[in-house]
Amino acid sequence: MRQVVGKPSRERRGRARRAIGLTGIAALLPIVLAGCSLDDAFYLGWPRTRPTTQSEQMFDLWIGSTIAALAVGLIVWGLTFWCIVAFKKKDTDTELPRQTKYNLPAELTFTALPFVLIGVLFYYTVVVQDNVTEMSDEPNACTQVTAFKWNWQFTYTDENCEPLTGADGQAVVETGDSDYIPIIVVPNEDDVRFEAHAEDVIHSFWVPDMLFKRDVFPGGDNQITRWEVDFNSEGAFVGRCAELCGAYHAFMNFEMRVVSPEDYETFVDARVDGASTPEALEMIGQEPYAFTTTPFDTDPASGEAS
Ligand SMILES: [Cu+2]
Repeated sequence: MRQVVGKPSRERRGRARRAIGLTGIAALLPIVLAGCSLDDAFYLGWPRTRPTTQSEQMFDLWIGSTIAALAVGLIVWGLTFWCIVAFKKKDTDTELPRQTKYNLPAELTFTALPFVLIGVLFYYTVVVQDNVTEMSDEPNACTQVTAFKWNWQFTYTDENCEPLTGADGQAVVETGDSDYIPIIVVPNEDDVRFEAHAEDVIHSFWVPDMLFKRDVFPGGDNQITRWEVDFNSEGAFVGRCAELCGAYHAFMNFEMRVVSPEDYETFVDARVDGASTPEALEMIGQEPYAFTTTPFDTDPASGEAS
């Protein structure tokens, strides 16, 4: 039986409704299954606390790039769906639609526009990258970082990155082990330097809240990784190893405590005078032990590895 020309059949309308329903469910599923709060959505998965100026800049670059990408995406999707709906073949159509070829203004626009977009993204990326990798001539504080299978050691130094010597004649260090999360204490000020190297294999120094990680290499002086950050807030931040380095890689955690410059002085002086890290932390009113992460049970026989 021939259907009435130009009028969608009931069957076709039913199919369209089903398609719209399925598309709606497909769009809702990721939102429901991801289990994110609405607040998290606005941060696009990035941490809310950003204790360094560099992390603020990286965050702004990321959010700006994402908004630009979404704007381009919305225009492309909008045009695509508009074409699908507005220029759908009708039963009354007898010939091909008008073909547009060799439209110079349109082709020039479509070529130039992406270059403008790339140029803007490139410019801001270079600016932020330069700020993130910038080093001062004289840092305000410096810590040596030693990564080893499977923990961290931090050595407190003077402004020239020379290790400080304690009352016992040994370098002032903080070393983690299976039962103890090492804490690195740093002052809340600009130009705080880190000098990192590894004892054995490649590790990676990562403080997620700082939006920053750096590979740490074994080898001599020319394999030392150096970087600086400008802190802008105090707090405790979990640190991790971000380079698969062996069996207990996942357990290789530390905690970074950003304290006021005065408290940092007091802390380091106390350490030089022989106080342990927990003792020195209590002297400046800080929690004596790490609380952003806990030691893992590394004994496979216990059956309680978490
Ligand atoms: Cu590692």
